[in-house]
Amino acid sequence: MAAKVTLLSGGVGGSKLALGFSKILPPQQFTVIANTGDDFQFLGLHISPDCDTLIYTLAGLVDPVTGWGVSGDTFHALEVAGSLGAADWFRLGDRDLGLHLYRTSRLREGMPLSEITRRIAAVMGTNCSVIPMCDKPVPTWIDTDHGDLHLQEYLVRHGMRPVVNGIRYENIDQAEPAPGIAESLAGSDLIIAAPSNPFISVGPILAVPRMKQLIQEARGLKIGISPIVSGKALKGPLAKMLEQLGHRVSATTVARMWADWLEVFVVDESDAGLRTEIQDLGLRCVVLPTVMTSIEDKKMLAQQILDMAGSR
Ligand code: FO1
Repeated sequence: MAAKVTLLSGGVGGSKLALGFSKILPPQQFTVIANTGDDFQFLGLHISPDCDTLIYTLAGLVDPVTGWGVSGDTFHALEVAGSLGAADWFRLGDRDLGLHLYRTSRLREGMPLSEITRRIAAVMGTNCSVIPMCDKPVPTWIDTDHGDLHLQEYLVRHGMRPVVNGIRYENIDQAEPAPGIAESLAGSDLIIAAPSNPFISVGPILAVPRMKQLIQEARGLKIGISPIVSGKALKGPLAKMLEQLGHRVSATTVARMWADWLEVFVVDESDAGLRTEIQDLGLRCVVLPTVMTSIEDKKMLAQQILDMAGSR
């Protein structure tokens, strides 16, 4: 009987490990809690990039080059909108747009985001549960030298160029874990923070009221995977954010951010030298090859993490 796993995940980085778990676990034994802090409104549509990236990846539909969006998608609708003067800096493909039309229309009818996401995942063929962290909108705002920017404006429109002074999760104190999350956490043998950005991916999930308490009270082993390898972020703005917010760009910094709830912190083989300083934080430090390029890498890392179940 394989262990039950709940993964806390952002988009592109986390979805690689999610795919690895989905290949080695039966569907009812694997749940992903997805960040929704980067959700936003674009051209009047509700976009949930991390939920969608997870779903497209798990369903085998994701664009392998970008890691988001649908493989082979076209952009005719966005080109027409752009030619008419509408914003087109966020690249929504034609197939992807269909999903956003569905989500937005259901939200307007009053269906909760978690139920909409469940239906989308089922139709797309995602063979595990993907649950958005909460049903209420809780946009992440980046305080920068170009002013207050929504996370997607900072990431995509401004290409991560503005200097980051702070990060804020709007309305987070009014959010609550979406239906199914408490049960999944309580029933898991392993609760895992994916190698995702601790500020803008895992951070919003942990900031949902009651979420951290549910995790701390759960019986499962709590494991975090470092998103920093050899002092560099594998993808995205994490290294910049750490530097600009006055932190060392190191796996140890992420371990320290999660030390109040984690038991095990996994670093890449190239960071084996950090073992002592991570253990000094009161964590067990496990060294594994964490860079996931092929599907075999993803399955292997997922299996090695799974093997830790019951090792407390
Ligand atoms: N990232 C980009 O860098 N440029 C884009 O135009 C873009 C469009 C996009 C459309 C749908 C979607 O689900 C994701 C998209 N992303 C795009 C990725 C996204 O901005 C971020 O990677 C995540 O929000 C951070 O996890």
